[in-house]
Amino acid sequence: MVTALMASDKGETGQTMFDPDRQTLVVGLGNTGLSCVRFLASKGVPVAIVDSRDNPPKLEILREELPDVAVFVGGFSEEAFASAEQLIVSPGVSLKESAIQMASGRGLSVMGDIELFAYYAKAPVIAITGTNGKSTVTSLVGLMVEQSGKEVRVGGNIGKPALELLEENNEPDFYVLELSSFQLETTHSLNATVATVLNIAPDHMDRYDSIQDYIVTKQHVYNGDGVMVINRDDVAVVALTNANRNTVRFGLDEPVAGEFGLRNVEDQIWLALGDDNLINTNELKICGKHNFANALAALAISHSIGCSKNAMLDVLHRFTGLPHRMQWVVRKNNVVWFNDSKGTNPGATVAALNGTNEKVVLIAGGDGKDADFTPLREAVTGHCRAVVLIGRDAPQIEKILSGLITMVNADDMKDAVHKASELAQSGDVVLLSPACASFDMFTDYQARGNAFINAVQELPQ
Ligand code: UMA
Ligand code: ADP
Repeated sequence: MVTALMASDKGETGQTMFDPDRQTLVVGLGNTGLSCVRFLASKGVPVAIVDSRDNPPKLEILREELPDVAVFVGGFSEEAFASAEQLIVSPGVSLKESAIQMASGRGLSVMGDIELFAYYAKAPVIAITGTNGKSTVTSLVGLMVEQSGKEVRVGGNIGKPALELLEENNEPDFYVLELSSFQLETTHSLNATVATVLNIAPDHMDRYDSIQDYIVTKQHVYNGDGVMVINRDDVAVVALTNANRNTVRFGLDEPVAGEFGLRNVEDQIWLALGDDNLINTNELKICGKHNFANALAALAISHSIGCSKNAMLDVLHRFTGLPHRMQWVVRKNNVVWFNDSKGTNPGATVAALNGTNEKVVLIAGGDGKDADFTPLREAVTGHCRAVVLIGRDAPQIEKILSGLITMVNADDMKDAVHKASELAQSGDVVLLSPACASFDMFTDYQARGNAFINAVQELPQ
């Protein structure tokens, strides 16, 4: 039976919140779904799970660990939803699915794992979203907080589901969560101590009707009060406001007092807080202007919760970046190979190209998520010698770049690497930065990056 909804059930945005007494249906049996069922079962919440696939990735583990939990696979059947009183929907499942729409129409509350997390977590949360740079900034902040002597747990879209950070009767000083727009769609009552939208560029247009819908979703991160860290260079970000939050700003121009930015000191570029020049960008091990922005965002966030300057700068001195993000692979025959497999939208690939000084042979293509690839035109003509195209949406990229640059098609990653090595000249860079998701050819971006690295390593010296 569907429980009647009380006015007090309403979260920040008017949607209903989690109720541990209700029969709960988890939708999606991937990493998130498994973490939700495990967590709810441990709390004694009545739970079942449904997945549209015949053999979802975590089915075996769940059946082994929790054999009594009802599992429905092979579709979003009526039977699965019939007895549900609230839904916890995985980020990979669209809320437009008719079964979810119908359940919502019946008055069921629809939430995600972050809403559950917000219900149970007691320690302050730092919430980081944006189109690009989330994982880099999330990692930097986690390290800065830790280096300041605080206990910190890092998770969310970066990989470890948020609920796996929760421990019975044991809270850290801070949680740092990377949040995707999909997770924010189903988060209603998170009140992050510090929240940021790093930047906004078109992405996931296969899940949103318009860029405006995508932007509105991102704004959920600012619900509540506390601090919001704003990228003053990004007009779409600046337009997102919440009068209940104090503002700290960063950008790539010279900072005024209390803000973070870049300062030119005798032809050297420094990261600065107001008048205080903090670190020469020559001393950073991550490169490209987009990474200066990421470092400034991490400084602004960590500073706002009281991390020490020494701790923050120590982290910036030693952080070499994450795998699959402009990852240096090897130098062969005086050509340097970079793996930027996490470049999964045109904005990320543009940033990667703009951060490169050498001529580039770019490997791009994959599942384009209905993206408009037009932004690639300028960056490709400015930086590339040639483009090697892979994956399902290669024809779309080919159309946009037609007549601008040499392009060749490749059958798979090995073929792409061989073709790139033939096109590259001494002193060039070969860059895998696909501007697309990987799911048409690989299980995820890590598998794609690893396939690239393996193929590059097999090339003769
Ligand atoms: N799926 C179905 N049927 C279902 C359920 C899922 O076909 O019933 C498909 C989805 O369409 C999707 C895939 O299964 O293609 C995975 O979906 P999921 O929700 O089960 O994913 P999880 O394994 O739980 O991983 C999710 C995030 N994935 C997505 O949002 C697609 C992971 O981010 C995240 O690390 C993890 O939760 C823990 O929080 C990955 C990602 O690609 C890195 N994120 C997107 C991005 O960064 O661009 C948003
Ligand atoms: P996310 O977690 O948001 O996908 P990552 O930190 O994993 O972000 O970086 C993914 C890719 O996005 C990088 O490989 C790089 O190509 C690009 N990128 C990183 N930071 C930025 C930024 N601040 N602005 C634009 N592009 C960026």
